Amino acid sequence: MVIKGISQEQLQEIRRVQEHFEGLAGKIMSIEPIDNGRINKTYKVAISFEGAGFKAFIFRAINTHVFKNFVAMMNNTQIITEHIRNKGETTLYFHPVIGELTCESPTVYFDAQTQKYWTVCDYIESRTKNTPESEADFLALGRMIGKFSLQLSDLPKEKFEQIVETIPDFHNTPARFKTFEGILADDEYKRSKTCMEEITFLVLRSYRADAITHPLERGKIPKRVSHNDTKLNNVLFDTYTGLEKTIIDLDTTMPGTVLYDLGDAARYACNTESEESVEAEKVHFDSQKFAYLVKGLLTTMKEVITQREVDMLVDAAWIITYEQALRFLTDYLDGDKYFSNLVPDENGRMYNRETKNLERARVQIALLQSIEEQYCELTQMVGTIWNQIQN
Ligand code: GN1
Ligand code: MG
Repeated sequence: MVIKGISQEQLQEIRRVQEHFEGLAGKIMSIEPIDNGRINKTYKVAISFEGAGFKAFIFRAINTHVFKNFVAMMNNTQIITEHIRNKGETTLYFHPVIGELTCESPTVYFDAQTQKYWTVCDYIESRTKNTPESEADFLALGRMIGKFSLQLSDLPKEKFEQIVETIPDFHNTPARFKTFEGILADDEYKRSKTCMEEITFLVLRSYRADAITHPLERGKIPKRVSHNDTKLNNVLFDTYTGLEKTIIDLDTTMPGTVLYDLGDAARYACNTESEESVEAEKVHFDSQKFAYLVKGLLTTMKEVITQREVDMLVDAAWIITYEQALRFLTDYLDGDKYFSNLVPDENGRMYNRETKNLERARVQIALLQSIEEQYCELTQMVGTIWNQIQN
């Protein structure tokens, strides 16, 4: 058995998880922790089945601090994946638990010993990318966002209504700002004095916080099922063709707008630096990459996207970047309760970096500035792309 970086206790736990799900009765051949998320603990587990070869699975312990309503989250996932699978398209398959339920969800096993909640899904053979490498990657990401939206656009009304907001106000930027104000007023960790410049920057822009929620609540832009976490590493690429296959990490899929998805993708992928960079001064919003992303999205959604949505694509990038800056700075002021600040030191040893979430906020602020500087060009560019696609 090949095991990388896990303890005996973790191994025992994984074995217990294996026993409690359908379709996993075989011999564990390897376990590999997957560490690219900041929220859930995830492992890739390969199991060999007598006479039937190997299969890999994703075992995941849900972060119940973030996903308090994980029963609804898994119910959403079930509705979404079933709908996509029924179209014959690739999506995640979650295994049901065996026997008596251990919690309210039929696809979640509660491990009483560790008090953790686990899910298991099939591993989809594919390639993932943390950073986009080429024009093709940006086009693919844009197309994938559009495709996901389209895949769910014909959900029957009663199914759509069953999809609940698992994290209320997730992309409600005005609500995020209110939270920020509250935490700032308390200043429990006495950190506000170390980030007055960043606080001022965000407060000065708060009048625009409702740029999406205002038209959305008034029906000026359509409510669509959105993924809400469209970082490139959630897109699976076909190993052979290199084309987008599906999008994973469906935890935050909720009723929303496609603007959230395009905005988040742009925030993450069009940044010339990584989200984790400590050199905010190098951050730049790459307009060419944004153009590819927009082109991918609009070619896929051209039959359904509204003019108002197209007009708001640059705002979408701005608002989601603004919101992420708020979220990181709020968490910094709040003592790093949400986003882990555990990072490696120069010797690779993990430690809690007190300024990590402030540094993350600085990167988002620099990106926001760069979007603002290019606002007119970006808007014109979207118009040109849209014209070309329509003609
Ligand atoms: C979180 O865990 P990860 O990296 O998939 C967060 C996103 C943030 C992102 C910032 C449920 O996603 O909203 O944009 O960190 N997910 C949740 O890196 O809060
Ligand atoms: Mg995620």
